Amino acid sequence: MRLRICLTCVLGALLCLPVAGHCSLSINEIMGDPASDWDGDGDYNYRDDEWVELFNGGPGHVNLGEYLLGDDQGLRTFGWEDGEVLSEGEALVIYGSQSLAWQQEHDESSYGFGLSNDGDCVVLWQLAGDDTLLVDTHTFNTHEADDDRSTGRNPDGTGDWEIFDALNPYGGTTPPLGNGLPPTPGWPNLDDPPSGARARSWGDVKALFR
Ligand SMILES: [Ca+2]
Ligand SMILES: [Ca+2]
Ligand SMILES: [Ca+2]
Repeated sequence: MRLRICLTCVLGALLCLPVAGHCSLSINEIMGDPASDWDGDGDYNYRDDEWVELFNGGPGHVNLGEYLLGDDQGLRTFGWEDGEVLSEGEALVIYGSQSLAWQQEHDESSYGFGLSNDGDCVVLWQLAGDDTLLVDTHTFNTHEADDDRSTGRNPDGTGDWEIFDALNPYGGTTPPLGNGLPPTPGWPNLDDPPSGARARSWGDVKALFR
């Protein structure tokens, strides 16, 4: 797939500048340095257990087929088929293993998300005809990407970034600071998922369309 990308958007992504929200879909939480089996496949893997979460702040559902995840180096990390939707108020997690499978299926460079533990950038694009518009981007620092810490928005979708560090408390003074809350892949960041509940994954969304 060949994309025509607007210059302003490219510059924004290269600089990882914050983007004014014109869209209800946003990057909501990132796990750059997993130390656990987050994707639930039974094995820990530094690449496959990374994850990126999106949140739909509404109003209405979002057609995920119009969107593409990537980084500031031009790597495409995940996309959806047209008509696959995320409902208002819901969060969706994509694991590194899913990113890798998507890249292999679409003949992309196969690194998964490839999130550096020294800090990195995640970019969300919207496909608009032959153009690709920058929707949201977030750069995290090395102290946000330490074992099983996620960095995420508070409140969901629009808030400032904080470290969800219940599993690995951050005691430093470099912002963003920790909030003592646990990472919540596939759940709104301030929700308290019911005991035994499983994160809403891309597989769950696809199952709605089978
Ligand atoms: Ca990493
Ligand atoms: Ca795993
Ligand atoms: Ca979350």
